Amino acid sequence: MRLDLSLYLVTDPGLCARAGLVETVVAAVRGGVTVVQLRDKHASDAEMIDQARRLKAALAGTGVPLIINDRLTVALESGADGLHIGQDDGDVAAAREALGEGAILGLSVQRHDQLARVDVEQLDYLGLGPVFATPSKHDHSEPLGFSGLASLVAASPLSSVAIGGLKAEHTSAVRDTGAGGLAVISAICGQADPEAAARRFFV
Ligand code: TZP
Ligand code: MG
Repeated sequence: MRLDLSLYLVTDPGLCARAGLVETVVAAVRGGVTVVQLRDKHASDAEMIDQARRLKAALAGTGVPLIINDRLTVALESGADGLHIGQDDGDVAAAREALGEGAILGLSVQRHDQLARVDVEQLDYLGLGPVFATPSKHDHSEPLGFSGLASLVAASPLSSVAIGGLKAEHTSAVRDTGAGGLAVISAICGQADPEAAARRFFV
């Protein structure tokens, strides 16, 4: 499966579940979302496995991969397509070993010194951000802005997706940095019509 990072939807249990998690994600995929990441910092593994299985079933036949944030056990037991981990979420090589070669494995990167430690053999893509400050992640690091993003993208040994406060109107500025796409929560999940909201990233 070639990984298309163009529009990467990260779910939020509050924002994305208002109209139903599965319904919201399916609508967003109709609007053009190319990757879905299930992210829930508070759900139990069992709850998240159940959500992931329902999402995976709903995404069948779309070609859109389902990636799990942080929880290796959930990724392994739910039949998801991959895992996304942060800098403090454990060992990349161990995650790759457990997931196997065919799974997608992504890593969040906030700074240049972290790029130097990126293992290109084990990882498929990088998440770079936050580009802007955002209420969707409470403990985020110093925002990069577009110039900081461009500098990270230029030094990145893997394809990347930008994240943090991004809206449809930022699409061309992000593309100009060389990033492979935009990752968003609130620009799609917080919207009354997630399908239309996703579509706005492609006009
Ligand atoms: N990682 C860095 S910023 C962020 C995550 C998960 C939240 C992005 O949410 P939004 O609503 O698109 O700013
Ligand atoms: Mg994490």
